[in-house]
Amino acid sequence: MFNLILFGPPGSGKGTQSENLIAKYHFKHLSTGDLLRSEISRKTPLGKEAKKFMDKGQLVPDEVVIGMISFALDEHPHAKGFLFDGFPRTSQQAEALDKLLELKDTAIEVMLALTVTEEELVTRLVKRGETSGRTDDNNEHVIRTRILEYHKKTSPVAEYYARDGKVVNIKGEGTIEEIFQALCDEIESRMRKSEKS
Ligand code: B4P
Repeated sequence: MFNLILFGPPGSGKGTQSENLIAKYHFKHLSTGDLLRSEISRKTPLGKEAKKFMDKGQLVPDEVVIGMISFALDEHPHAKGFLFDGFPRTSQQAEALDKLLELKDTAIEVMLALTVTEEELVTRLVKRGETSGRTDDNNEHVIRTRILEYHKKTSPVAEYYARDGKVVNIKGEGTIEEIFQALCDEIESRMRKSEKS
């Protein structure tokens, strides 16, 4: 099994690049943002609770997100690998994920971290807000809160995986194809290493 985390601030292109990576490598895609938006659109109790946080640009509580991922992992016992998109977003989520994967006798192989300047992030998300209908994209104050949450709670997750030498920074500015190529190069080099070991 080859498991990877696509990491980066809101608007760095995690969702965009995940789609391309799934098409090429057939990982099972686990996006907590997508899972939460699906709960919201189905108006489930979990979705109603999550919406209160997401509309303000805040992270959804750890226990909600960890439960959701645990369930999703169990739903795909034969996956050849998972691509985690937008998860883990706190150190507690990272510790929980490591434990869940250990139960399956597997682990995270690599974290690919997209780096993008703050002004570019805001520009992208404001632009997406014009058409996406996403309530967390259509207000610049909410977008800046999401970026602040990222610096405060999410960036320590990269330090957590860096201790094991699992983090690779990838420049997230440029064309979508250029960034995709850089991600593929890194994935293939890691896949070769894990096949040898
Ligand atoms: P997410 O759904 O994870 O979304 P995101 O961080 O906003 O965006 P992403 O990085 O995927 O950007 P994208 O490719 O779409 O989170 C939404 C909310 O859900 C969070 O704020 C939080 O409340 C909650 N949540 C999710 N996971 C959670 C967790 N684990 N714990 C707690 N809460 C959680 O790209 C953005 C835009 O940029 C697009 O319009 C795209 O077209 C454009 N773009 C992409 N690449 C580009 C490029 N190279 N050049 C120019 N534009 C580009």
